[in-house]
Amino acid sequence: MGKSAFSGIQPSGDMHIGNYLGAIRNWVVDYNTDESIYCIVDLHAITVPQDPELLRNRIRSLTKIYISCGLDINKVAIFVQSHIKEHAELGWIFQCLTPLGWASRMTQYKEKSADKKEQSSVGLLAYPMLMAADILLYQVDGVPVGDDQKQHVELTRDIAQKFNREYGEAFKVPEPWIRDSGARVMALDEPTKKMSKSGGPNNAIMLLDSPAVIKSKIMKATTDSGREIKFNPEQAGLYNLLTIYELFAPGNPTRPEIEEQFAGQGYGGLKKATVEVVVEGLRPIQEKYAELSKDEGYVEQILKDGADKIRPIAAKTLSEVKQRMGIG
Ligand code: AQP
Repeated sequence: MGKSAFSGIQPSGDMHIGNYLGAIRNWVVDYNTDESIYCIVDLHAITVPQDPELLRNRIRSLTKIYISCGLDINKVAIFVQSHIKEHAELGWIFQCLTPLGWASRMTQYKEKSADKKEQSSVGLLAYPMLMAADILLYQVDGVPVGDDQKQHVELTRDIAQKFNREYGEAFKVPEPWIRDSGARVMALDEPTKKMSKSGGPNNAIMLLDSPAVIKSKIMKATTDSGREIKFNPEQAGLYNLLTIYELFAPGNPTRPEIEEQFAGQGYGGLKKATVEVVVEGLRPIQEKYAELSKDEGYVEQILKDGADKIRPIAAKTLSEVKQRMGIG
């Protein structure tokens, strides 16, 4: 595509097929280039309490997941957000630039702080300004994300435009890049809500789940009491299973082909076939992950190389911002 991308995932839990289908797989297919940058956003993860040892391990695990899913480390840069100090500094500048009204309108903040507004961290409210800093430091063309992050990318654009208006053109204004299919994979046990790292035990299929666990979760997935297999968004559980099947099935079958394939089989047939395609789809990722786990030093080197490659870009952008604002 010849366009530069920036995206990231929080190391706040195990990766699930929503993260894969909504984000990582699109990075691999469409934006696996020299100009693309993929971050492990550890500073975002600490907006809620984290166990230090677990967090350290999850950062390494997520790096291995990125590579196992197919990111080409000879092209893209993979790095840890906290390894480049410019993120926190530009994040602070953006907190000062952003009206409180813009920040408090963010749906994710409202959902995550919901009934515990007084106890939730200031960082949870400031998160989208740090995300804007993550993206804008690297002057990229776009941000490939799942649908739930669209509002944050739009806020990033608003912040870039406000800065450019008030202090002169310092930032490229990036586009949200959201694919139609897989943009919102729903929870297996509650298909009206998105699949999430922090859901219950049967909410999500994790990328490293064993075949037996995948089978158990899919066979228990919530569906209605119907029998006919059609892509009908009104039937949330069935629609979600069909979408997962569609995205993992080899040979890219069309929706009418899938409906025809399962005609008369009932939901049991669809569930069994979905188990098979998901297990087979995740197998190469799991094999590569196991191989990478034999050499943790390799992972550390990738993270160091990634940060070294892009640090100069971040430094240049921040230096221009500070100069334009009269800081320092
Ligand atoms: N269910 C989903 N369907 C499609 N895409 C999804 N993404 C997350 N869930 C789905 C996409 O994955 C990328 C990384 O997300 P994140 O980890 O930074 O934050 P998140 O959206 O808050 O992830 P979770 O799993 O929902 O975590 P918790 O439970 O901690 O809140 C993003 O591109 C996101 O769109």
